[in-house]
Amino acid sequence: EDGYELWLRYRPLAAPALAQLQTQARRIVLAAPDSPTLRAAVAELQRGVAGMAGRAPALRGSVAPGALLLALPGRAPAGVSVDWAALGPEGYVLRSLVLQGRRVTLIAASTDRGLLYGSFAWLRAAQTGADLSRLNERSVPKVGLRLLNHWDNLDRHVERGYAGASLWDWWRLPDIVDARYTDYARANASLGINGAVLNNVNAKADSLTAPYLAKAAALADVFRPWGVKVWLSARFSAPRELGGLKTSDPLDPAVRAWWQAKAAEIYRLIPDFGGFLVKANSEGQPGPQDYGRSHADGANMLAEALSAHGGVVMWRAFVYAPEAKDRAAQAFDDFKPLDGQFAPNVIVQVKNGPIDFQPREPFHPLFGAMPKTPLALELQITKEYLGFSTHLVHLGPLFEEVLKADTHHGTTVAGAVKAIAGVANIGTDRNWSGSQFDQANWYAFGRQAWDPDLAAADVAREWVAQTFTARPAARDAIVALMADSREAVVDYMTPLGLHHLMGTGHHYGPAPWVDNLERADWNPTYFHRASRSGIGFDRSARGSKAVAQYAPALARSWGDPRTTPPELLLWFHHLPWDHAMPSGRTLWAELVARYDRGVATVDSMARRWAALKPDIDPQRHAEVTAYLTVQAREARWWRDACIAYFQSVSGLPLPAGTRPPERSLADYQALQFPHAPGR
Ligand code: BDP
Repeated sequence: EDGYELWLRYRPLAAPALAQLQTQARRIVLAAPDSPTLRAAVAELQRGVAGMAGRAPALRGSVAPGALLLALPGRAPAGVSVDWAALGPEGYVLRSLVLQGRRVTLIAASTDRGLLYGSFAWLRAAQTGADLSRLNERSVPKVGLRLLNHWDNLDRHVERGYAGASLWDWWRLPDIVDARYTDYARANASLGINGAVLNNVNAKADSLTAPYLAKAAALADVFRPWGVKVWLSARFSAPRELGGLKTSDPLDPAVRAWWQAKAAEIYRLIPDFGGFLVKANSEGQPGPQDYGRSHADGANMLAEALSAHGGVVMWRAFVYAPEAKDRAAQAFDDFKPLDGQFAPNVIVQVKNGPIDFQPREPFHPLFGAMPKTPLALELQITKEYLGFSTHLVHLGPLFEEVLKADTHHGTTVAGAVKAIAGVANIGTDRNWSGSQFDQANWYAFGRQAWDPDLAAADVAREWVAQTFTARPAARDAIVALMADSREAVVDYMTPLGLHHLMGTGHHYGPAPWVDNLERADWNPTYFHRASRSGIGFDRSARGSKAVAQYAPALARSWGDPRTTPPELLLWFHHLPWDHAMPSGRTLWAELVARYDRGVATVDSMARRWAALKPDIDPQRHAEVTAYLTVQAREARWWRDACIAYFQSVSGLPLPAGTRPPERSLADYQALQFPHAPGR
């Protein structure tokens, strides 16, 4: 039980579920022409049923009782009625029905990829204990592009990766094709993830050279049957670095010609190549502004090169310059004026919040504010700022919070996007994600990207049933623990809207005191602005005015501390330490109480996990226990270091009854982490 099988474990079912499965999956019947994707679907169904029921159903030509019938339009037997067009290219129907007097299960879709997704949905139903004789489900993804972004370097180091090395063995590719690539694609297909950007946004031009394109093509060949397209991060200066040109100016005809030839070369090798992801003029990366051109000029040039082949450019909006007076405001200021200037095959990719994947941020003000530009939502699955892979933090609630946030521009965030990308947390660790529970974040990303209306708790329940246990009491206890974990990390790291309090470079532990980095907007002190008189970043009309970037109704409520939810209070306001909180406490006492609550929640998670010992296999139980021990210790570290620091600034006594920090502020400040992972 090392976790390698993820949520595709297909363990033997117990009676009566076993008997039910045996009667519902006696044979597989295809009403569809053969294809690699269909073969993948059938193989997965056979593998799943063999695992759960002991015997794989054979592929047969005729419908009989207990058949799983996979049908495409025009092929389905008489008596099957499906609104095929409404399913689109990826949707599916699962339905128990009687066909010519025989009880069968219909998996119907308009494409073989829809059938693949439907097959996985049926397997999910079987693994989670659904009544397989009464299926009636219709599912169509709400967002068309659902991608993983790998921040993987060509030397196999993963930027912000906490699960081992990169899966992509670039050195041995394309000749040696690890079987693990197939399992990776299966796992993605089971969630509906339909694309993978293979390399880091901090890209090397080498990934666009012929040898590396051949390697990417070998991966594309493995992923293709599973519906996962390959994308690449493109380095903007590649025409200079690889093409020997004097410039990479996007308006230069030779540069444009270079990219067009490069696109043609890529599509010869990878006919279904997804497109380019680009980080330009951000954190030192080259870009169009190096030549006095705009982000739109840069993106449109690449879009032109890809358009003949049906490719897409994902152009990132993660930009901030040292001179900006509020880092949180800059992407909006740079990109909003470009609305309407992007080519149709450009999608502007925006991080969920305006800073950088913090435990909690308000949604990014660009969502809903660029009606003429397709946008992508970028989430981070790898937990760069949330305790890496040692802290148990379930991200489903965070994803749900942003996906369902009302932009007040007439849509939710999910409704405002054409694509959803997740920065992957996957590596060569046997358990893929660095810890058992971090697999759930990959799972939640895929499922919630497919259907942003899903409740995070329901998705977590599915995951637990397929990984740890389907027994209701234990399953629900684990789901509750996962649900609590997100608020816990907010409390013990950055409560009340605080953000960016972490240590330099590694981003793991607390360092709210840091004030000496080369750029002001990298310093925690820039973000919390704590002083003798108060704490918080004033983004109201009296401060940076960033709150005005939101729709008027939100700008009004978040612009006034009395109507700002406590969760975002210090994100938008600088307030005196004695500011009265809704709880009746002062701001200072509330801050301390939240830190305490975070620590207490982690302690309770550890206790609840301990009580689950009889329900979980010893290997995974012990592993999670060890991680929770680390988390409990480090939640205290965060709490103690932050309280010690903020107290040194506020000069206030600790609220009565508060446990004083274990060590002195100087002790926390002296800690060094020269070899922390991930940069
Ligand atoms: C930050 C990471 C950095 C990434 C950057 C980005 O610290 O490693 O390169 O985001 O998204 O969160 O480009």
